[in-house]
Amino acid sequence: MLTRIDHIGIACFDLDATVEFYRATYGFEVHHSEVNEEQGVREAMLRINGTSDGGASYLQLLEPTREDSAVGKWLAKNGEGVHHIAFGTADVDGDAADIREKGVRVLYDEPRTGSMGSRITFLHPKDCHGVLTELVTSAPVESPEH
Ligand code: MC0
Repeated sequence: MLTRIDHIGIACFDLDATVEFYRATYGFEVHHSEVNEEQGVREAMLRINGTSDGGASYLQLLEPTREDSAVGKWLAKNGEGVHHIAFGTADVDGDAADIREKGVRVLYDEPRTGSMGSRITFLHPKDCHGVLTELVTSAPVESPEH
């Protein structure tokens, strides 16, 4: 079951300048940043709020690391802007299977690694009224040692 908006992915040409815009304009700080070579992105996660299921919602700023990546191709065609939305779920495998049965193209046979050790998959935008849609199961939160 999809229980929250995990993040909104925003494609940008210059990650550092875009991070600075969100900090200076809204006061959002970088919660986490990483490079995901498989996806071809350098990204910054800005945490907007926590949710009652222990998750959170983020803005995800994405700069391509190569022109032939999904974000690189999209930027060249559309310029900067909202690239995808991501719904959070405790069970990305189960939800992806259910959605595939409804005739929506799920882009990966098995979920891949996303931000902060999450497991992610994508739904084809042409099957989702023009919206590239991601499903995310966050990495388990490590319990503190006693
Ligand atoms: C492409 N299209 C989109 C779109 N990207 N429509 C809405 N939103 C998008 N973001 C449309 C194009 O305009 C085109 O429509 C059609 O889909 C085919 O696009 P294409 O330019 O020919 O590109 P393809 O087919 O090679 O690839 C599109 C596809 C790809 C969605 C399959 O971008 C993909 O695999 N995306 C999933 C991975 C991804 O986006 N990774 C980056 C974020 P027309 O009408 O012109 O035919 S990584 C991430 O977010 C991770 C790190 C995380 O969250 O943790």
